[in-house]
Amino acid sequence: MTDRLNLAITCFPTIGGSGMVAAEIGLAMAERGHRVHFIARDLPVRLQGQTRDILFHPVTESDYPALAQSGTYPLALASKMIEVANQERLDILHVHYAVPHATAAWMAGEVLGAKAPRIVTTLHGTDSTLVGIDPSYLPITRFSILRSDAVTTPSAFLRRATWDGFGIPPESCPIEVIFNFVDTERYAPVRDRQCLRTLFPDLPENEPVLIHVSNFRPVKRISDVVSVFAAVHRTRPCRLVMIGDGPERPAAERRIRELGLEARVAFLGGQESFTQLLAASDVFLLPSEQESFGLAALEALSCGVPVVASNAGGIPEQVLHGKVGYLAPVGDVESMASHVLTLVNEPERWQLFSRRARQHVLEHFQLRPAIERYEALYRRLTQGT
Ligand code: GMT
Repeated sequence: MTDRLNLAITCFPTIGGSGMVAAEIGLAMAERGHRVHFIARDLPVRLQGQTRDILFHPVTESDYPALAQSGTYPLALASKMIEVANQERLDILHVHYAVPHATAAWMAGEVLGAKAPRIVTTLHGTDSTLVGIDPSYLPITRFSILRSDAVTTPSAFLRRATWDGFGIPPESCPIEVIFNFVDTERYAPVRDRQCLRTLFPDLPENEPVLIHVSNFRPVKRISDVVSVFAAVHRTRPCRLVMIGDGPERPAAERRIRELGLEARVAFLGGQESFTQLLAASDVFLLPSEQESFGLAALEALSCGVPVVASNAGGIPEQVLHGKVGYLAPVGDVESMASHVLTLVNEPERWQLFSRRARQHVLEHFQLRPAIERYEALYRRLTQGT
């Protein structure tokens, strides 16, 4: 195949939106016949068992004592990028999350000179809105974004936040918005409440189940998830499924115990696959402080599960208020609870929102068109047009 691209992807391998998006892009590009490499600390979770199609190059660091705590990972990553680019004649190096990946890519490009691949940086959120604009990292992150051959964001919100946060004039750094996407076959509206009974054996037929999936970081406002659930439960008994792990989990578990609701809440920790539980739930909660996109909400919509969320960041670009879910200002847990009650108390409205949610995802957030956008971008860069 003459137009086969030689593509390397760098991302964080942990469970989380940016790593998932990177892994899905890699898998889809390999399926389209491109040669795909991952350069990362570990194989991303989503790629485990898929290494037939993907070449994995682990980044290894020296254990020399003087280097401990000095943060040499970006150097080891850049060195691995140089090694892979030299051996493989890479066309494209696509890095996900700017800090420190875009900087490592820029360093590698400087060393490789004329042999350097084109660098694509996809910003995912906190790399632009929190970490990247922290004065400790701002100048080098800004510089690395500007030195990328192309920059993409998963929402128009994040594009604007990047230009504003880094003080970058839009004309000096065009940013292409390529919405995040979802595999609509994997995330399908197959409602089997039986799987919820493995968590709640006494679950009555009509008792609503709320669900939240995240990394339980402060930005997700986990205490608001608990408050919304508790407020709904006061009016209409319900259950809550909490998927994921992170620093806010212990406090949430403590509060649930204080409320005496532990039999009604299942904390499942990090799960590789939870589509069945998601599709069987009634409302997805995402009350985040900040969210460049909110991939977990998109997965819920794809399963036909209406979303009640904050109106932060890029969430309104996918969760259409009053159509596929409801939005409220950050921290307004009373409004969020009342929106949940509207959905669970009016089955016809729930059905309508559920159908529209699935349709909305099929029309705007499918994997294939997004992959075609990335592929077209790679081609433009390699053909220099
Ligand atoms: O906050 C997370 O959920 C993790 C984080 C990441 O870097 O993986 O997610 C960011 O990227 C996702 C994929 O593009 C987005 O869906 C999330 O909205 C974004 N998180 C934030 O902006 C806080």
